[in-house]
Amino acid sequence: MTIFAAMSHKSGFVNIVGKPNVGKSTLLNALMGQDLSVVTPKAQTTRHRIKAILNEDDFQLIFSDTPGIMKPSYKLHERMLDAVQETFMDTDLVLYVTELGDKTIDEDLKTRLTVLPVPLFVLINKVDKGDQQKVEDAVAYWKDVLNPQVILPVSAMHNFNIDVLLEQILKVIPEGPPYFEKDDEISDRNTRFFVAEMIRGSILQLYQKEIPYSVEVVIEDYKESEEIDRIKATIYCARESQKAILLGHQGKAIKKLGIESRMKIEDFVGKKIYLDLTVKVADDWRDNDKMLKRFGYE
Ligand SMILES: Nc1nc2c(ncn2[C@@H]2O[C@H](COP(=O)(O)OP(=O)(O)OP(=O)(O)O)[C@@H](O)[C@H]2O)c(=O)[nH]1
Ligand SMILES: [Mg+2]
Repeated sequence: MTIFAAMSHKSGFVNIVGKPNVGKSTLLNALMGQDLSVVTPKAQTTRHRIKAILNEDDFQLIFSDTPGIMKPSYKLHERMLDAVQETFMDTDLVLYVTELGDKTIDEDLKTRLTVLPVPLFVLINKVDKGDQQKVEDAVAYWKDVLNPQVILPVSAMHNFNIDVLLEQILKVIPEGPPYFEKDDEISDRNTRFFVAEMIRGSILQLYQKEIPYSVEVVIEDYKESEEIDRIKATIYCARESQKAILLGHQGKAIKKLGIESRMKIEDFVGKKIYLDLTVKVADDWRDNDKMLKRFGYE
């Protein structure tokens, strides 16, 4: 007779928070081993909470990437911050991401992080940019300020200490059955969302100044077929002058954007796509409740 020992299984929610541009989305992608969340050198890249599920035989971790915490100047920012607030509550662990050299935290956030009912890890990201002394200073600072359960220097970009982080995470995650079927989708977001994000990510890369912060991408239509997917997308901007910049002289800029976006999307869906981009003006949409709702900021 064979006796099967029940294999222990852990599952839980891990929420990633921090200021803009510290590398939260890069960290999510490193933990997942694939690019799900848009990463760019510009602050305020992430606008929605994105969940990603990492499955192994003996664990299931549900990570949330969130928008960076900042002072809101538009209603858009308020909605983005609402998405962050949630992540302090329904979770088993909070990862507070900072970057090497950043030694500031506002009192509000500090209080929030010190009274968490769940464990807190502080991750000092981008350690590839500094030396040992700087890392030691940062560790001492965060120990003093937040006294978290774990402080770990990492480099999300270079996959440094990501394996150690995973080990530490599993130490505090409770035992329990998986929350989601293991062969289901690995994210709560659908293909349309990722396609819109890839177009927005390309806009962030190709345009400068206020353009990246003034646009929203809506997928109007997505027709799948075996050989080719046909996608109709609208880029909304906040002013007429921005539309002209988005289109560029003789439509050159939008053409480049189309090519750039199409390559990313084809890579993601694994087949050819036809992409139809239109630019529209939605006057000051960032302060318009109705538009924000339409764009998915609840
Ligand atoms: N040198 C270095 N750069 C990094 C590292 N991790 C992220 N970056 C860079 O930092 C920039 C911001 O990264 P993101 O992952 O978009 O940062 P984020 O915190 O998600 O930013 P928001 O979504 O705007 O809040 C990008 O240019 C990344 O390539 C790292 O470990 N080392
Ligand atoms: Mg991000």
